[in-house]
Amino acid sequence: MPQTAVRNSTAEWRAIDTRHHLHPFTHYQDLAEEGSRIITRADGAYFWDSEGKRVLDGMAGLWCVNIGYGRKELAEAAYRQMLELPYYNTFFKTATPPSIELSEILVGLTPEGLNRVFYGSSGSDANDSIVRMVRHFWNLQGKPGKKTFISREYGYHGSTMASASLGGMSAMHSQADLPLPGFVHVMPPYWYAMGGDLSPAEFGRKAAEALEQRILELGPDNVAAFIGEPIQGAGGVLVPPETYWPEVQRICKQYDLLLIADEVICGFGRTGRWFGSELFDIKPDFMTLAKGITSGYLPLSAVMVGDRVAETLIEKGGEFHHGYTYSGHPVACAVAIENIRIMKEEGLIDRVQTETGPYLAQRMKELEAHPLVGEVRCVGFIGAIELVKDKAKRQLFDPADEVGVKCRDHCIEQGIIMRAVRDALVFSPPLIWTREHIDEFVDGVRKALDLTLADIGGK
Ligand code: PXG
Repeated sequence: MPQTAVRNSTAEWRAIDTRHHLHPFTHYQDLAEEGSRIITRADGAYFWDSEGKRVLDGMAGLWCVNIGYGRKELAEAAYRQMLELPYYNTFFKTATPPSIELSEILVGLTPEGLNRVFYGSSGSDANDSIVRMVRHFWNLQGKPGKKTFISREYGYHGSTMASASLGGMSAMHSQADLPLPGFVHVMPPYWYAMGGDLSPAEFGRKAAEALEQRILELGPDNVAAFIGEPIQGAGGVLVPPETYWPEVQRICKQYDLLLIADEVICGFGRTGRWFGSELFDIKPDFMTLAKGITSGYLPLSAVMVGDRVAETLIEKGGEFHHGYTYSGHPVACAVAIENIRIMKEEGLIDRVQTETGPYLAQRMKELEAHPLVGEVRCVGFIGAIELVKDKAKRQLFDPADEVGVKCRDHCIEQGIIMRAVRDALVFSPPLIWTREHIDEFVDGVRKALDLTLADIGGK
């Protein structure tokens, strides 16, 4: 009998979990006091916890279950591949059919000029791989001084030492003495909180100028690359003004920085396009892919490598001394191939772009009339509700009041889930949501907002 079959009480699971399991991004004392929510199954747009509560998943797991839960085709693809060839590596001049076929598919889907793929198992290891490749590239170019990476505050690029250094999360930095040398950060294009009296367009240019200033301070000969998410996800769904990315691209070109688009959240339909880079017309030298590549059914990441870098590594690099046991894992690649086939066949991304995305935006924007809501940002199936103290002045709450967390907890009571990032409630639903799911979600959010307002003494 499988071990879990005898452990069927929530209380027992919680006790064991607290005793033996260190969770990621979790306050351990709070968890010990409150116990974890144990998720036992999921289907379509919903998951269920161990007490039978059904929740509409407004986060697609953790920004990843793009085609929804319970897709038998993905289970069958994994099953077939496990029987045929469960594992073989891609080191030492070997390959497997799924890793080869997925590479061709990814090259076909991503913007022109990205013709090679390097595989990993997470967004974090993919970004580490990019750091390795960029350093190798500039050494091979005879410009070993070009080593510094520039990224943004509130950027999230992963949890390993290098990817957390790329990220701009100060809480992560302070615990691990990060960033490592050679990683610096500039302001994000977060108009709502930082734009002051500037229009979004003016502020977009100002945020891009911050990059240019930093390059000039460091000296262009010392700067290797700029990395950014097309839309910053974990930082609070920061949608850049239209003026931002064109300016960033001009600057990267002018000072010869490699441009890395971290598409871990934005990729695979999240924005109503295959990639966020399409939406903003970004032409990167690298793309980081993970999460939606398998709809989260198995761990897989991919670095798309542009021709300039790939050709240098191939022609001049000799052996590339870098890789993971699970690079190009055949089962994960087979699941990714099936996941992409389903997205194409069901027209999910077009539907988000033309129908369900605009409907989600329209319904969520209605919430801007609520006294707590300063702004609703929504692009395709990614968005945020910015809770504010004073709408007219765009004044945020004191973080100590934890208004976002209160609202998030009320959402869960209402049977819907969102994440609180500071006082922005972020959402990123599975791309399969229908108008009915959207209506159910908006009703739940509205009730949660009313309850939050009552908590803080509003009407
Ligand atoms: N880049 C981006 C843009 C991400 O959002 C990573 C890299 C790292 O991927 P892995 O697979 O190593 O986790 C991410 C991950 C949150 C949250 O709370 C977001 C992520 C991960 C965990 C939590 O919003 N994004």
